[in-house]
Amino acid sequence: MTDKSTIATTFDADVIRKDFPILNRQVNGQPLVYLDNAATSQTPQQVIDTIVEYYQGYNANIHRGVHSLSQEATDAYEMARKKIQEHFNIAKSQEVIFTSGTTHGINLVATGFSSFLKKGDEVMVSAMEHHSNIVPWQMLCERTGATLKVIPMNVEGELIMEEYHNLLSEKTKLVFCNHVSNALGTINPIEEIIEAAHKVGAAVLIDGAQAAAHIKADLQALDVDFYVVSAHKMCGPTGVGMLYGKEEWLKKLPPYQGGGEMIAEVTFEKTTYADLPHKFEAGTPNICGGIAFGAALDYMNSIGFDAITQYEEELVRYATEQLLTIDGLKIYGTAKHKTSVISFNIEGIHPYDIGSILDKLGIAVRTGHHCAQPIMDFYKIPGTVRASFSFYNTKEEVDKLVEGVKRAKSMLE
Ligand code: 7TS
Repeated sequence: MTDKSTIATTFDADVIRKDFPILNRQVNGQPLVYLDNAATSQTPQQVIDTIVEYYQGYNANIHRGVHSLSQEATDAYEMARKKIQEHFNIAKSQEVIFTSGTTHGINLVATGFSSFLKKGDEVMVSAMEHHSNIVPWQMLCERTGATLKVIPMNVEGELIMEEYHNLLSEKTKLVFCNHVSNALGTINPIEEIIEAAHKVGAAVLIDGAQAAAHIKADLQALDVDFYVVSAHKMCGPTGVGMLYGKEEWLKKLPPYQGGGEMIAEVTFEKTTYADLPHKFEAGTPNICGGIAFGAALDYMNSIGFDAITQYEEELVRYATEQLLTIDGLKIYGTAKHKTSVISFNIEGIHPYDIGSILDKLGIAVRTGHHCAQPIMDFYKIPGTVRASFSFYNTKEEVDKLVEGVKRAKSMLE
């Protein structure tokens, strides 16, 4: 058990902020208030240093050269794989596949499942997915004739679990759901989703893109079949991510791309594939990105996920309370279990207009449908203003957001 009183006294966002050089910059003549962490998080100096050290010290291609630089790069890259394995409590390092990000991981699995599905099979998605966890499955259904079913949600932005249990049957082959919704912040009951799907023999892919920066998932305990994340949402660089797959599934799935590194032997008559994880890692990967992903995990773990969760919960509670003091402001996503996202609108004002005025004040938020159009359709709105928080944000920044929204409201009304 973590001693919460210790966290409260040792967690100091002002000290942590010093690790993030970008937080010192000004935008439109104002100090930057960065509240677009759900789109991408900022990068601490420790990760920037890792990237610079790689290009200055041992940039080389991996798994192929006998020379020292190549050995050093290979060791660092494989060490990063081990760090990812450890962080997510994954049983075997060959179950960790480096990808370019969440979207890549989902497409890899969706394409691979083409050979396993047929007409009459069903796959199931939740009503609150990012487009990257909808479109690849629709494409899979088009290829195979399988049917896409949707787990509905209620007005609070929670999945209706009773409906989920009713929809499940022996026809269900795959269920995919995000751990945390990027548009609403809802933390979904993935333990229950996984357990129930397994009872009917369906596999489960959990999109951890939004959860990974806030919740440390134990993938063995979850018993999930696939879990995908992007490093850039958890203090790492863009262009790299992880696909976790249970070994039995990864052995069954065909390779996603053909090329160098993923083969055992090639002749013009026949090619045999490399063992895991290389079977899914064709071509030169994002070597530096993978190593920096490992450094990002080291950085976040040095702060500690218990401390991060506790601090962010308090920040979101405070921001919710303060924003709701504004007349006509409505928050979308009021689930009992939610994390660092607040999506809102002000009656009669377009979210884009609020976002533009906030930008003039140096405050970065995202506006629009957040690549989750079905959620916007559900609420019958064109989009929302989304403030998304990280452990380096402060209550002073929340105050600036609230002041900014009030100012935008008075200008636009
Ligand atoms: N799944 C979820 C839940 C996401 O939030 C995102 C990105 C993705 C998948 C795709 O991740 P990528 O790294 O492959 O692009 N979400 C957002 C967002 O909310 N604003 O910008 C990107």
